[in-house]
Amino acid sequence: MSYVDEIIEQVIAKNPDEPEFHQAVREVLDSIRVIVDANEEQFRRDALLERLVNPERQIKFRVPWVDDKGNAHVNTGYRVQFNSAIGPYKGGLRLHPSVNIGIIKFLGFEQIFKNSLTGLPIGGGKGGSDFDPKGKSDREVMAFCQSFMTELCKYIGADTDVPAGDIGTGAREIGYMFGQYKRIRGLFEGTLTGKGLSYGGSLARTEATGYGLLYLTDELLRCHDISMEGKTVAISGAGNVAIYAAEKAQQLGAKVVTCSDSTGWIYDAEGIDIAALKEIKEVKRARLTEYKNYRPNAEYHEGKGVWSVKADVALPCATQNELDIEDAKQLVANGVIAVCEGANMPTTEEATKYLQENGIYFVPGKAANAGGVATSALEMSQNSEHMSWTFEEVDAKLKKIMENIYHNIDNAAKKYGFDGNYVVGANIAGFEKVLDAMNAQGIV
Ligand code: NDP
Ligand code: 2IT
Repeated sequence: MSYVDEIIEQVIAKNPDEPEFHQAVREVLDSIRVIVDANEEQFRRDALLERLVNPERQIKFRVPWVDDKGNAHVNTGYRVQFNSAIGPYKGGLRLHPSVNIGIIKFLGFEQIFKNSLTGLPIGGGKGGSDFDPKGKSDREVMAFCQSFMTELCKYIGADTDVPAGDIGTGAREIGYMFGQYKRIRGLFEGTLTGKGLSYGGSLARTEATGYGLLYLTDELLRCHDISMEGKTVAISGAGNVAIYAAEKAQQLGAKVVTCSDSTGWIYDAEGIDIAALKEIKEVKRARLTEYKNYRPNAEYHEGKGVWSVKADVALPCATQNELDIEDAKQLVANGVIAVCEGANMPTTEEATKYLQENGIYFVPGKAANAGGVATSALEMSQNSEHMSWTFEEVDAKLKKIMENIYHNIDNAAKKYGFDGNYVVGANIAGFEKVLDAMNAQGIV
């Protein structure tokens, strides 16, 4: 059996009940087969793949907190410090009831290669909790965040591990966590990114993942002589990534006709009203049913359905495995040109394969959504030089980073004979730098 297949089997056997982690490992290892096969003897001797798929450290802790009625609750907190070959661990904190160790490991594993693709010196990590911020008061969220950070602060720091936002963790949560970190450790340092602008945050970090997704998508299309101008775009999600993806798509002259949350989805033939969406989600923290109050002509549908709409470009920006084979078939039947992932691993393996076989330009999340973490790294730079850059400066750097990522994954795919396969291109391009650093640092 090949070394790659052996390791995939081992990962499944040693990490049962973690299907998302298996999926992420399978995709990466399948892509880098060509490099592994060519170096099999050295890789086996150095247990290179075993070291790649086993996190350097996994931290799991209880998070007790008290609700507004005086009742105590206990959630589980996680931080997986996956790989520090190229820099301090870096990656978000997810707060969602579906969080478990397998989800955090899949996200942490993806983050290694994503962070490498940014070209910046950041290693891979991820964390979070099964706490659900939905429907909680600000005081309850603060109580949770303070308790979570009371334990997490022992393991993080500006040069060791720098968490940030993800699903359920936005500016409010980062603020509470930063306050508690500073209070316990006595350090005002850039140990979290996505901070507010008044206490060390970077301009353009809020917009970065969504804007970056569109900078990459625009570059991809431009290189195939297609313009974003006038294109119809279907977006899923209605959170940080979705909102700013929609905003930049509209700035580029496209029409965004959908968005969604976990209860339903919107079809707005006139183009999504971004100001309304921001007010509903960022200010009121309300459901998408409210959108009809702003745009009476828009349709609200319960459940799933965003991918049934005719669109030229599809941007899944909600969560993992939200775009399945049936969705992929509908998108293809409706003439989609490109699918670029704003979320992490939103497309199932079967759907990805179908899209690629049907000639759709498909860019995986680790390349397409890397603008968020890249701008987090720019926030770290600004923090360590005690400076803040203008919006235009950060945005220009972000755009350049995303264009470079597109060209790097395109070139890597071509170099290894997988022209146009951006999954293989992204995994190889991300892996090469990590491999070089791991080889240089010995068996650690
Ligand atoms: P938010 O919490 O801001 O928004 C998440 C959105 O997705 C919400 O509309 C939410 O709906 C929906 N959603 C979440 N979970 C589910 C689910 N299980 N089923 C259906 N809908 C769901 O998160 P972000 O926008 O930050 O993150 C979205 C995706 O992008 C995630 O995959 C994240 O890992 C990825 N990402 C985020 C980055 C960032 O900088 N924030 C960077 C790179 C990737 P509802 O509110 O109803 O739950
Ligand atoms: O998935 C991701 O890349 C993020 N949630 C952002 C991580 C970060 O450190 O900004």
